[in-house]
Formats: sequence, structure tokens, C-alpha cells
Amino acid sequence: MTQEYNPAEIETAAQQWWHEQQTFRAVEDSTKEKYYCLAMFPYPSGQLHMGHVRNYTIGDVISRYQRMQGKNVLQPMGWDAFGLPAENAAIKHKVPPAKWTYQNIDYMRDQLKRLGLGYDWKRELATCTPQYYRWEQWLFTRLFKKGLVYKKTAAVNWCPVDETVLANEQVINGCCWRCDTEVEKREIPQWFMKITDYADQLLDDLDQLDGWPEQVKTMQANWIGRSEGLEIKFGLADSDLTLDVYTTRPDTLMGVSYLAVAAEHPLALKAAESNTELQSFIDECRKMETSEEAMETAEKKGVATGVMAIHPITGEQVPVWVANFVLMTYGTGAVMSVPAHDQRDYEFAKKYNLPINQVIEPNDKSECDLSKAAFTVKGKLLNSQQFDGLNFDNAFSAIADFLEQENKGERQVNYRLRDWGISRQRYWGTPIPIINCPDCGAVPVPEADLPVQLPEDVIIDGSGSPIKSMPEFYQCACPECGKDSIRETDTFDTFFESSWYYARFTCPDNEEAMLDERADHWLPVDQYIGGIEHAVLHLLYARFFHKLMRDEGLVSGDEPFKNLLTQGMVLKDGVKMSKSKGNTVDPQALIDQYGADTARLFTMFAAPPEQSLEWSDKAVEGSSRFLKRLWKTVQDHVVVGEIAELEIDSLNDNLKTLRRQIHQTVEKVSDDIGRRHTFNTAIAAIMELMNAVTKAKDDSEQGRAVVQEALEVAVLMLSPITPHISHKLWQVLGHDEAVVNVAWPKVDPSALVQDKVELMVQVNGKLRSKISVAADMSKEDIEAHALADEGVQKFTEGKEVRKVIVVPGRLINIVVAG
Ligand code: OVB
Repeated sequence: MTQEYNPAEIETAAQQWWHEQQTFRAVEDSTKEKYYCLAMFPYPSGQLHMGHVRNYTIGDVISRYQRMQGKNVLQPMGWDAFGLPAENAAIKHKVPPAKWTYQNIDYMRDQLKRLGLGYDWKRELATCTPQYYRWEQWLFTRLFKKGLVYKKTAAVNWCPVDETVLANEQVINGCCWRCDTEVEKREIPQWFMKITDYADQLLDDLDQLDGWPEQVKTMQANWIGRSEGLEIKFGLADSDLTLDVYTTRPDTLMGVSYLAVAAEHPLALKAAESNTELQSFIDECRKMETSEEAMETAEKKGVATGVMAIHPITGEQVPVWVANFVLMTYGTGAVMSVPAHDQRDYEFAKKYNLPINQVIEPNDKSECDLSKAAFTVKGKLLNSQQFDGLNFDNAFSAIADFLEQENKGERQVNYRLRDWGISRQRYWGTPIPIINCPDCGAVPVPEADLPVQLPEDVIIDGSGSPIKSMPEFYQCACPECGKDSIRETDTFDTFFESSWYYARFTCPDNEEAMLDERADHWLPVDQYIGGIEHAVLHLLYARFFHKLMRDEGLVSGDEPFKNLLTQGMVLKDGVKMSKSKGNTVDPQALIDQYGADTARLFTMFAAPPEQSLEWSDKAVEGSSRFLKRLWKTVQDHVVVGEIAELEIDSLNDNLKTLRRQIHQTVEKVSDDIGRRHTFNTAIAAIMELMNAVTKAKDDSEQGRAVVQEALEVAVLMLSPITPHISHKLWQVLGHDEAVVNVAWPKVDPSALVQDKVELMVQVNGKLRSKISVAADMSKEDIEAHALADEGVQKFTEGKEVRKVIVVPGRLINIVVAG
């Protein structure tokens, strides 16, 4: 008689109902506590992958849970729609990037809906629309006027055959991805944002982020890389010039045996004019990959310049080398080398036979062996004249004071963080709103002329951005003097769009302003969820933008994301899923075969969210089976008929125990979902409760009443995870109110009180019986009870009881003689 579990049917019905009721429409309401839950928005790449399913299910579970806590929840969704993939697809399929993008959005939106995710679709935004990007153009022009953006030349990858700039990911083994030509570096003018002006705030405010994983905060701090050091001036022999070096170890100054400069350093270039060996070394360095990783692993090489520098304290001469491990972009592009106390300098000195002078000894004055490696620990100074015996801190101050007095150096804070280069020589992005006038220079597009719209009806053939050959786009008049000028044809890095979308979701319909008072209402984001791959760049840029917008008076508060959850990868056979490896699982097939609830339950049950999730057909089957069983249990329960009112005082011990488990489960699941975000253990606890219900088999009136309570609690607590089946089963359990509008179950503390406990009774260490006693019974009474037990007496009869040991709540051991 009862209906079969038919996920397709109940899922469509539930989704239809949420849609009609506008269940997830978020309206500002000052009478309720707000909760803004955001999962990182997707690139509209074509179809959802399992990483998306995981990300958006986590967000939806948290959102629905918070809604059941009575909060006014905002959960929006949108599209990070600009970027290279659309250009690549455009070349491949001969379809304009805009068309490709909008088709993908339509398809993926439908997939998200079929997962039953509770978004406020009225707030949907796509970053490739002028309604969105006009505001970042507007902000950019404001920041331009404040001096927070500037132009300078910087290197790009250039393909000489295609005559186009290549993104880093289009350079494969140093060659163009399309024509395999060797890629060159080209210096071209580009726009930068002064994120370094905010370096200290971005570092210090990490302390406000109690709700962020330590690991992510550490990664950000390392990326910013604040260091305190000394900039030291070395004189040059036979010259009035000085060479400035930056060091964080001024305590080792007396051990300097050479200086090293970057290949692009002016001193290197000058010296190379009369030194062909040096010139060819510099050329070689230019071609080298300068990523930090590549720098670390590359073989350390150098060439002496012939120039001698003068030690600022001893006056002795030390040689200046050009070395491939020194970066022009860090510090001054020159370093002092102390082989005895720096491993890289050590290896270099060994290779080129440079002196190794020990000037630091271990604090415990033990010998240190410099025959195999440098001694890099901070210790006490020796061989350092007046500084001998000082520890690191004192040596730092003494040497800094000395050099500052002598005008040969000064204390300096340095950062690893560089300004953010935001120009991309690509078509599918936000046009940079600048007009280059031959007389006035770079002039921001006036507010009234925004947005600068990107032409969408274009053909892409891979030979550079089409707007660079569209005079109707780039020819214009200077807004200041009217002279014929050229518009920027570069576009923003797509991280620009994703740096402020979280704020725009609060007021996406505002056509008059970037943000309004609704931003104040909803921000900060209470819970942000996304992949760990965004731990540094995206999250740093978004924090930076928040501070920029704050300083423009657009938002209040220092930080955009109060709590951060970084989800792990979805793996198959232990490795990342990828199309090239051919080990992907299509979530659509999963949904089609089992339904969205099974897909959601599997993703949440298979692993805690921060850990990687291994795909398993078996586990999918298991999740599906559980839902079928849940369905059947509820149907079988209600089909019997009316449910009586629960009479707590009349329950027998078994039913009291079941009720205790119900409320223990509520307590655990609330904590697991609400605080710990360990959805897998929450699900396991609900499954155990369901097992207990099956075992209970009590068809009495009160038996059925307790089972009703158990099933209601299970359905309610599963509803954030499997909302469709819960929607239906809640009705089946006899409720008119939709489950999505019901409050999260409360723990009944009286149900937790255990009035009877079962104790094991041992005689001489062997289990002989079990007794059930009142939980608050005294030790004496427990002893008496145990000794009076029939099962026990069989083993104690006629014997002398020597001792009775009571372990409260667990067991009694009776020691008898003989
Ligand atoms: C997915 C997260 C991501 C982000 C949107 C991915 C976690 C890692 C990937 C891949 C391919 C698969 C199967 C599984 O971190 N628009 C930006 C973005 O990242 C965000 C903004 C804010 C900068 C996989 C996986 C295959 C979110 F495709 F066939 F190969 N991960 N785990 N599993 N967009 O669209 O199959 O990339 O939080 O959701 O991701 S996004």
C-alpha cells in the first residue's frame, strides 16, 4: 500500500514548492539575527564537477541549519564569468565567449537547482555583465585619483609567432601552447594596485580572524612575509657610489665574504658592458623562470663583476658577484653573503672558493662544524670586534645603532608581498577604464561614461584580443582636453571581479551605487566556504578590497569573512579527478541515477569537510540504501494509524532508553553540524538512532509515540542534508508546516537523565550477572543489591566474601575466598 521511494518525483515536488513559496528569498529583517552563508562562486566552465557538489552542499547544509536556528539566512549564488577558458572554448567551437558563457550559466544554474540548493536566485549575478563590472571600473577610477593604482612596465610572456601575450598557464615548458614557439619576455606598461600599502593591516588583522583555520592564516602571513632588517650601505672601491643591501641578519655582518646582486641590477649591467662572460650570464638569467619555487631548486650560479665593495665596519674589501638566486624585486636586489651562517651562501662559497668566516657560535658555546654545512641558528657573536659576546637581539640593535650613526645604514621593514599586477592583455575581461591621451597621459574614464562596455559579438581566432583591432572600441577623445586618444584595451585580472562579489550580493539590483546600506546589514559573511587553493590569492585580494571599500566608506568593519571553512579535494583512486586523467565522475549521472539527496548525503557522509573525499560507488549505494530504509520505516510507522500523545512519566525502561538516545542524538548532531562542522559524524549518529528505532519494535501506544518522536527528530536533523526526502516525510509524519520552516529540535534535558543504570557483577573477576539499579544509589546499597542477586549467589554461596569493589556506573567485583 505504501508508496515506493521515488527521488525524482519527490525532489521535483519539493523544489517546485520552495520556488513557489520563495522560501529562500532573503529580505533584510532587523528583528532576526542575520546569517550570511557564502560558498565560493563557480567559473561557468560547462558542467558542475564533484568539487562543486561538495562545496555547495556544505554551504546549503550550514544555511539550512542556521535557518532552523531561527536566523535570517542569506545564501546567494552567481558566476565568476570572465577569464581564459571562455576564450579557449571560443577558438575551439567558434562561438563568441559571451554566448558560450551564458549557455554554461543556464546549464549549471539548472544543475544547482536540481541539487536542491536553497539560494536566493533573485540576487544572482554574473561578473561579465556591465551591471556588475561597471562598479569595479568606478572603484578603480576612484582609487586612481587616490594614487592607489599606478602604471609601470613589467614583463609578460610573449609569443613572437602569434604576436600575443600569453598567460602563465599558456606557457608550456617555455613554449607557446598553440604553436610551440619559444616564449619571450617582453616589458610592457601595466597597471598595479598598491596592495603593499595595506601589507601591515593585512597581516595584523589576521588576529581578528578567530574563525579561520590557523593554516590559512599562516599561509597569508608567509605570503605577506614581513621582516625586520637593516639596509646597509657598502661603499664601492674607487667610486663615490654605494651598494645597498638588505639583511635580516645584521648580527652576521662581520662574517660577510662577498656581496651578490641580481642579474638586472644596475651594477651588474654596468659591469657587463666590459665583460662578455658576465653579459652572457645575465642573458642566461633573464630566460630563467623566476618563480620562487624554480629559484629554490635551480642550481646556484654566479659570475664575479670585478667590482670591490668596502665593508662598512672593517673597511676591508669584499668582491661583488652577480648571482642567479638574487631577485631584483626583493629588497634592494642586492644581498650580503655570509657563507658560515647561510646555507645558500655556503654552497655558493664552496663552489667558487670564497672565504667562510665564522662569526656566530652556539649559545652553549659548543663547537660548530662548518666543514659540511653553514651554522644558521641565532647564537652569540664572535670574531666581531666590539660586538663579541652579544646575542642576536643585542647585536641587531648595536649594529643598527652603529651604522645609523655613521650614516651607513638604517633599520628597515621589508615585505615579500609585491603590488598586484592587474592588467591582462586578454579580451574576455573587464575593460580597464583608462584613456591614454598624448598630452594628458592616463586619464580615468569619467563616472558618467561608465561602464566601458566590452563588445560581445566578436570572433576569437587566438591571435590576440579582438578589441585591440577594433578602432570603434579604442578610438576616443580625451575626457580632459578632447584630443584624439586611445582607450586601454587590456582587461582586469579576473581576481578583480571575485574580490568584491560577496559584497555585491547584498544589493545586486542597485543601479545607482556599488553598494548601499544593505551591505552594512549583511556583512561580514558569517561563513565562507571554498577550496584550499584560494587560501592565499583570492582570500588576500578580497580582504584587501574590503579595506579599500571600507576606506571609501562603502562598507564598515575590517574583514569580509568571519568564519572560513576550507574544503578538501574530491579524489578518485587516491588522486585528484581530472579530465586528462580520465578519472572523473559526473555528478549529473549520480543525480540522475540516485537523486540529489543521495548525492548530498554521500558527499557529506564520506569525509569531514576539510579532508579529501574519496569517491566510492559502494558508499553511494550505502547512502541510497539508507534513504530507502528511512522512507520505508516512516511509511511503515504511519500506516498503523493515529499516534497518541507522549506520556513521558508512563514510559517503561526500554522506551526511556530510546528517548534518552533520541535526545543524546539531538545534542550530538546539533554540536556536530552547528559548531564542529563534522557532518559525517552527525549522519552516523542519526543512522544509529534509526537502527535503535528498528530494534525497539514496540507497537504499544507509547511505543509508537516514542518512535514518532525519534522519526521526527531524524527527519528534522536530516533536512539540511537531504532536504527533499525530509520535506516529504515530514508531511507523511502528519505535519502541515513544511519542514524547512520548522525549528531545529531541542534537547529535553529530562530525557537525558538516566534513572537506572546497568552494572556488571563479577565474582573473582569473572562476569556472573548484571543488575539494574537506580542511578543515584549509594555504594552500600549497590553492594547489598549485588550480593542478593540470584545469579551472583550461585558463586558466593558458602564462601567468605573478602572484599566488594564498586566501580560507579560500570561494575562490581566480589572477591570470595577459595
Ligand atoms: C569548488 C572548489 C573551489 C571553489 C568553485 C574546488 C575544490 C577543489 C576540485 C575538480 C574537477 C573534477 C572533479 C573534482 O575551490 N570562481 C573561483 C573558483 O574557484 C572562486 C572565486 C571565489 C575565486 C575538484 C574537482 C573534472 C568552488 F572537472 F571533470 F575534472 N576540488 N575538489 N574537487 N571557481 O568553479 O572533475 O573552480 O570553492 O567550488 O570552484 S570553481
